[in-house]
Amino acid sequence: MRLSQYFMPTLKETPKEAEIVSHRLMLRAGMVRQASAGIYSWLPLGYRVLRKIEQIVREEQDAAGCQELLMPTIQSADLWKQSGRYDDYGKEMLRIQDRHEREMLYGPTNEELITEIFRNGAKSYRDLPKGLYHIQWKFRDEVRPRFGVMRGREFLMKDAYSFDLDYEGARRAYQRQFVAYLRTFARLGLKAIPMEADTGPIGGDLSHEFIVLAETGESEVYCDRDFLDHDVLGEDFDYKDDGGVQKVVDYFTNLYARTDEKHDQALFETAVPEARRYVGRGIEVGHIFYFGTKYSEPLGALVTTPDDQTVPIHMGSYGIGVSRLVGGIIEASHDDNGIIWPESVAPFKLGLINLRATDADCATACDRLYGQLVEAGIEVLYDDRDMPAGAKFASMDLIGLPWQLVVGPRGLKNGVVEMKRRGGNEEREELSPDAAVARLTNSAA
Ligand code: 5CA
Repeated sequence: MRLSQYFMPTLKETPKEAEIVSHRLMLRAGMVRQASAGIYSWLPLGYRVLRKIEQIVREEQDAAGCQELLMPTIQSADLWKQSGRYDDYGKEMLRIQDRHEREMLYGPTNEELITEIFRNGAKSYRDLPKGLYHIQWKFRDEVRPRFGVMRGREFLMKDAYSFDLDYEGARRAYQRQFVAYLRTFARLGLKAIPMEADTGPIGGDLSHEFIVLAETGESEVYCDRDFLDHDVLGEDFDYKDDGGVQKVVDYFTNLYARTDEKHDQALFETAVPEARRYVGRGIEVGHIFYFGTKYSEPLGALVTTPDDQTVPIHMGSYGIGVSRLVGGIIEASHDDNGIIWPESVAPFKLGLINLRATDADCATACDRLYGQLVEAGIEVLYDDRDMPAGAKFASMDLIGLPWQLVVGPRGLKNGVVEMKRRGGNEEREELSPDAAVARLTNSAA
């Protein structure tokens, strides 16, 4: 993509309304614009990142055996009345009336609707187990939307739902999601720590929040530093291997990790040696939950068992804040000059900077490099604008692409261009244009 043709309205000034660094950088880099309180438009650069995150989430859900579908954003109030949540949700729910004065709502989550869909399609234990998910916009009329996409009113969520015959099956589904979450967040370049969360009236130990450590996070966290050193992507992983899944879950659930809601200082001090105690703040990027028959009973989602009994389905739900993650990744990865994208979610892999757009030799060399790299399947943002070098460097650092390739008249005379790894030592290394192409096409995408 040529920057001269790209819609990327960057800002020099820091917008006053933005309280935290990710919000400031997303506005400055031209990734999002606020449409109204807590509701954002995703501009081309931001939307590329959102889609990449979505794709990684999708791949790991598919690998864990879930199937993708798509439910609507607007739902009828009827099912919510049956589950009893229509009144419970209060003002957070956006209620809408259609032209026939029927009560509708903009979905804050989808337990009711998925339960209805499933009850109409599954009648017997042979139809189980199943896992279904979608990636869809939600609306919650938060009292205090803030921090940009981190606490929005409209936000993109991946929500998955599992359907099993009994508790034992549901526990295995829960554990597969637990591992899928660890792997998803690791692939996004994040260290997300599973923390015990409240299970509400159902009890048990099957509820975890996944929290990324960041000083601007809304949750207070207490955990064992061992979490920070563990690599979950190290080994080849097979979701069908129940024993392997259990091993990963056991490792993580045996270490202390709790938010202030469940924190027990005495236990923390006994369980974790002082040197390994971490106390800080974090951002909740995911939440998984087993809720048994809470929705299948009132909504009548029943199946027959092998011995011909009729029983309600055991369910769990599993949420990831996809749009929140864009902000979360920036909170975890930036410096004074701007964003530093992990390669897996970067909007482009490389920024190609022509230092002198009016110089014919520079333009020829850049056009050639651009052609070669695009041909090799690399996503390149090519700054071909006629602008001062300083401004080009600043905007490239601000938008945080993993690699920069700088082409100027002086270097070209010596047959070299300069390459920089954003987030590395920030030094520019000289090499021939061909060597640069070879380096970029060999390095992992
Ligand atoms: N029904 C369950 C799981 S499917 C559920 O809704 N869980 S949740 O309320 O915890 O939301 C799931 C994830 O969505 C959260 O972990 C968080 O990352 C994200 N999220 C929740 N509220 C917001 C919000 N206002 N803005 C951005 N992301 C949000």
